[in-house]
Amino acid sequence: MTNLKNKIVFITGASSGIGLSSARAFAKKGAKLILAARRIERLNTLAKELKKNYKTEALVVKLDVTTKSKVSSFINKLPLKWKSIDILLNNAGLSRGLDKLHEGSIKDWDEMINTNIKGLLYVSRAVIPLMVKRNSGHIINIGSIAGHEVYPKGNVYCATKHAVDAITKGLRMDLVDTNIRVTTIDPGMAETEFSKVRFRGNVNKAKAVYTGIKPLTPEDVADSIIYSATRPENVVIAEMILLPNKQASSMVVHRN
Ligand code: NDP
Ligand code: 8X3
Repeated sequence: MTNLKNKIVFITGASSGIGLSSARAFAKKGAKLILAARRIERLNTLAKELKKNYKTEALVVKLDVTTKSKVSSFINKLPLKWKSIDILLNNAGLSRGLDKLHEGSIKDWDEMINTNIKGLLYVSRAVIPLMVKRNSGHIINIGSIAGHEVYPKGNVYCATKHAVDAITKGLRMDLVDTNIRVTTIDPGMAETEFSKVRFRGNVNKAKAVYTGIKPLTPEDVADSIIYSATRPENVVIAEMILLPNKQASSMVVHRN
């Protein structure tokens, strides 16, 4: 088993949902954390909580993954003790809107593409060379069931998650001659702030997504992330699709 004690874990989008729950789960295992997101106050509160509960050492950074120059300069300027990142959790992501393609907002498309694809690429491009130099590391991308199937009005969001799937597979090939592991965790419905963000704060619309079904919790997803990170070094969990019971696919959901 891979022991996570004192491993350095860099989590993007640690201020909410899956990223936040993963931070707690890694902290519980004794890891040191680099916590990144735009909402720095939330990260500061989380770092305090983790220090109190688990004596976690955490480095908090206000980082928008879509700002290429900030991403690379943050990684380049990391103090030596934080530079040997063992695990990169590429989690920051969002959906905006649920519209027919010909009626969709180009601004929404740009935001999803810039965050879910380009942001993940910028972070990966900055961090992975450090892992290659040490011939050690693990990249865990958060994809989605939407990276395997497309649903009506999900057009561009689904395209971004299909891109994450392709990037993950390509990366695994490119790193095949190293000890670095590459994983994608692909959840179905998980109740986080995801739908609130998609519907721009419309709480009723967001709640309706999870009506009559017990969705995954962010802790359920974090549990799978920890599972993949703790396998023995010779084992790669390449991809894991995680669904709540009563969800069979993006479109087939049995609601009470
Ligand atoms: P949340 O909205 O709860 O969390 C999203 C996180 O991403 C926040 O911490 C947010 O931080 C961060 N984020 C968004 N944009 C940026 C940015 N430009 N720069 C840095 N951080 C950013 O949703 P989830 O936890 O559900 O989402 C996490 C990942 O899981 C996403 O990639 C999503 O696509 C994926 N996913 C979610 C599913 C679900 O049903 N919830 C299912 C499948 C996949 P801040 O706003 O502070 O910057
Ligand atoms: C997020 C979940 O249902 O939009 O990836 O595919 S869903």
